[in-house]
Order: sequence, then structure tokens, then C-alpha cells
Amino acid sequence: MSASSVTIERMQCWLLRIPTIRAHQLAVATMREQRIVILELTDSEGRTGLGEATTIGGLAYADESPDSIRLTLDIYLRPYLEGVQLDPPAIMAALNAGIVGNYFAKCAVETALYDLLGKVENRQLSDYFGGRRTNVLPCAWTLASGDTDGDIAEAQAMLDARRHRDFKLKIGKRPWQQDCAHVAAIADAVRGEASVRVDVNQAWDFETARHAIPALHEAGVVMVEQPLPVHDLAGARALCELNGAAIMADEALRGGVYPARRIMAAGAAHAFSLKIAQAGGLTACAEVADTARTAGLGLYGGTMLEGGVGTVAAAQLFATMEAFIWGTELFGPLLLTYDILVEPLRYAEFALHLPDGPGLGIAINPDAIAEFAEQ
Ligand code: MUC
Ligand code: MG
Repeated sequence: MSASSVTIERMQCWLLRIPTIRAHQLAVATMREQRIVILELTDSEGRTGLGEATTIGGLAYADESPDSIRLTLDIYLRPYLEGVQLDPPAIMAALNAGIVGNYFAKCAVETALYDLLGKVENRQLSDYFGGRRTNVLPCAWTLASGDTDGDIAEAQAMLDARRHRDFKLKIGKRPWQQDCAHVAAIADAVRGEASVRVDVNQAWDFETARHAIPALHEAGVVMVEQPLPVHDLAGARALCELNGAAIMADEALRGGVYPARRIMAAGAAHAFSLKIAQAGGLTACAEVADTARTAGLGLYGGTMLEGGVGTVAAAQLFATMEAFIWGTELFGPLLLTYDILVEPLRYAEFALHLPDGPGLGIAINPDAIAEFAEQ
């Protein structure tokens, strides 16, 4: 059956609330749970496609909250889907023409469309983005318990289990000198065994960053993610010229290729954290990657701390890309106390191993919906 003869009959959406394994402390929020929007499209033959939209800390991270995403999908995006022929590029073009912003919600839709199409055509989602170059993606872990000794013990456990050997530390909440002491202690503890990066989540002003970044670099930090507020491209450019740790853009990339071009024109990043949600979907994220690659920027496979559906969607795309010099951080499901997938994703030998199978290659455990869905 060709995709064009398939009709999307029904769209359903759930908001799941799942506790995290420990408090996850960022500059902008402390997470003790994750609220995950799951979208399911069903076609005329009863086949289903899944998508996910997840964000961090309610409205602390971005201007789409889990609640607003669910509402947007239910009210505004539903008419673009139900009763419509399954043609992902045409549907996404209509969505992007008719609805501004709402990048996370659009990402959930595009993921579900390609998951469904993959099942219809018996193809992996990666096939629609050039095909896989690899089935294995190196995967970092974030140390964010807020406690130095706790983080060191956690890092050691990850190394012993051969699960992660790249660590991202969340800083920016405390005075930078205290953060620097925290980072230096962890970097000392894992020196020679692991890499250490930091994510400031926009918390610093330029003066703070100008002092903190050389000190962090001296302590062994190789990359600093989003040190300044997203609008401060001149400041980010000056930080790029410090000749120390690489500067990576994250939140500044919200909106896809247009902000990406602005950052590149300003010389305001050495690397991009690619996020399918922030870009507004898989196609938009691939476009950001292509644009960055032409300018010689480093690529990193970022996460919004999605559960299994969003995580594997990003992995399916990242597995098609070359020049992934910073690896990925697709560990979201491991931060949750409950895995919503029938068969959890496999993490071993410091990497995420992609599933086989058509579309995303995963299925959701119906018990997870029953147990964790909010009303
Ligand atoms: C972010 O800002 O990168 C990704 C990993 C993590 O711990 O937080 C996120 C969001
Ligand atoms: Mg970040």
C-alpha cells in the first residue's frame, strides 16, 4: 500500500507524569518528575504512529508547557491530521504555514507521522532522512544532583557500569566560584576516564562568563553550553574568542534554521546542540545540522529529557548524520523511575543502541498510560 492511499483516522494524546530517579537541578528549575506529552495517530487499518513532546520545569525552560502542548495538539493541530492523507512533508508544510511557533508540538506531530509511515512502508524512520550511518550513538549523562560527593559517586557508578563516560554538569545557580570548585572536584575525580562539560542554561551575564570559562577550562572542562541569555550573540561571540572551552548554543536554537543562521553569522558558537523539539521537528533539525556542517560547526545530539518515544526519534535522526564530534546525551528514559516502552532502549558500552523495526522501532506499554496519565 502506498503512503498516499493511507488516511489518518484518529489522533489521541496523553499527558504522563513520571517521577525522576533523583532531583535533577538546573539553573532554571529543579525537576523531581517529568511531564511527557504522548501523541498517537491511528490510520484506517488500525496502525499507529507515536510522537512525543516534552519540556523541562513547566515554563521554566521554554514558552511551551506540557499543558499548553497538549491543548495545542488537541485543539489547533488535530484538524491538520484527522481525515487527512498520510503525507508527512505536505502535512508539515501546511502546519508550518498555518501555525506559528509551537515547535515542540510540531515535533511530536512529525515524529508520529514518520513512525506511522515507516510502519505502513516497513521502513525505519532513519530511512526518510538519508538512512543510518550507525546503530550506536555515544551517550553522555548529566550530573545534576546538586551535591558534589553525590555527583562523584554517580559518575563513578556510570563508569564502572560502562554506561557513560561523558558527563555534563548543570551549573549557574550558585556563585560561579562555588560552581567552579564543584566542577573541578568532579573533573579531578574522573580525570583520564571521562570528559566533563557544563551547561549554564543562560544563567550568566558576560562579565561572569568571561571569568568563569577560563577557570572551568583550566579545571578540565572541554565545552560550555549556553552560558549567556539567548539574545546576547555579541557576548557569545566574545566568549568564542577566549580560546578555551568550546561554546555550544542550545536554547538559542529554538526555532530551527533561522536562529541557527543568525548565530552562525554572528560567530557566536563553536557547536550546536541539535534538538528535534527545539527545531520544530525532524526535518527542521536536519536542516539545522546541514547548515551548521557547511560552516564547520561541531554537532551534538541534545535532549529535552524526553522519555523513550522522543529519545528514539532523535536517535533515528542523529544516526543518519556525519561529523557528530560531541556525541549525544540521549539518556532521558534513564532519568525516569518507569520506562514507558514495552522494550526499553538499550544503553551499554557508553552508548545508546538503536532498535530495529519499522518506524521508530518501539511500542508503548499500555500500563504506562493507565498508570501515569493525568486526567
Ligand atoms: C539542556 O539544557 O540541555 C539536557 C540534559 C539535561 O540534563 O538537561 C537538558 C536540557
Ligand atoms: Mg542545554
